[in-house]
Amino acid sequence: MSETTAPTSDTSNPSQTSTAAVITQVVVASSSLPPSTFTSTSTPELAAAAAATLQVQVQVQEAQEEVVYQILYFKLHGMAATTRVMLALSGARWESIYPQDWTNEKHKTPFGLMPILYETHTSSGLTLEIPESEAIERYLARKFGFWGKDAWEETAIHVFYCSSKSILSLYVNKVLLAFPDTKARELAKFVEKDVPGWIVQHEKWLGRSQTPGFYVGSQISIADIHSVVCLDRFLTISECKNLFSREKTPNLFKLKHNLESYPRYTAWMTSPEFEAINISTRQRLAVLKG
Ligand SMILES: N[C@@H](CCC(=O)N[C@@H](CS)C(=O)NCC(=O)O)C(=O)O
Repeated sequence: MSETTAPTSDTSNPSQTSTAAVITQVVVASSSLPPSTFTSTSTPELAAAAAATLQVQVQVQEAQEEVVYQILYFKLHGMAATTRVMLALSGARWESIYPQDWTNEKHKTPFGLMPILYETHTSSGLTLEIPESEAIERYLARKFGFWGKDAWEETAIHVFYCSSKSILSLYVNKVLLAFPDTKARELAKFVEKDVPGWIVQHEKWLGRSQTPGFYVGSQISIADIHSVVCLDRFLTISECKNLFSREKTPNLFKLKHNLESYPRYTAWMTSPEFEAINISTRQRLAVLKG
């Protein structure tokens, strides 16, 4: 599949499309997006779609059907960074796809926003269409085993995942998107108060972990992945850089190095595509920083 090809839908089988709120039939071919049914169906239809989705998943597991993932987002790390890492780590077949004409494609998507995950089951041709970054991340975390093995693990993972989500959205909403006259003040508060608060709590928890380099147990979780995405982002902010080092934040660095010991992760982080996304992210951030 081409890196830049957006999925399109083939609705020629009405028996499948009628129950599909988040399921559409997809043939990856041209530049248009699948029709969005996510927000335009009734509750019973959504329930039927959810049931159908579940059935598809069971069948997939039983039949080892091949599944292909596509993540639609701008050529930026932003809200797709964690999903891309999860896909890379999973070993699943996946690709990043980018809008080709967003102004015209926007209204065809569920909420008019990206990221959107498309999960295509190649033998049936069914595709799940999932909007909202957190819904996508949680779905993949469950699917790929990044979500803990019991209620307690799940909760601990969720706590630190949410905490890292909060600090990152604080940076985007309060600092990056601040009006020019308040930007410096918001940045100072972020660097002097918010990030140190995040560091203290995460260092403390990670320092007590029985298996260094993991938030919970000895398996990678969505908390590990998202916190490393945060850390990497903070390391690119010149005012934040000095808050982090092997000496000052040993446990966060252990977390990062642990993730880097996974070949699939390293392969993604050193891939030409990751570098291309890096370059356009840097350009975009330079504009936003003003
Ligand atoms: N709550 C949504 C927010 C998504 C969002 O704001 N996406 C932005 C990019 S970061 C977008 O699609 N902007 C394009 C537009 O508004 O047309 C999520 O978490 O997925």
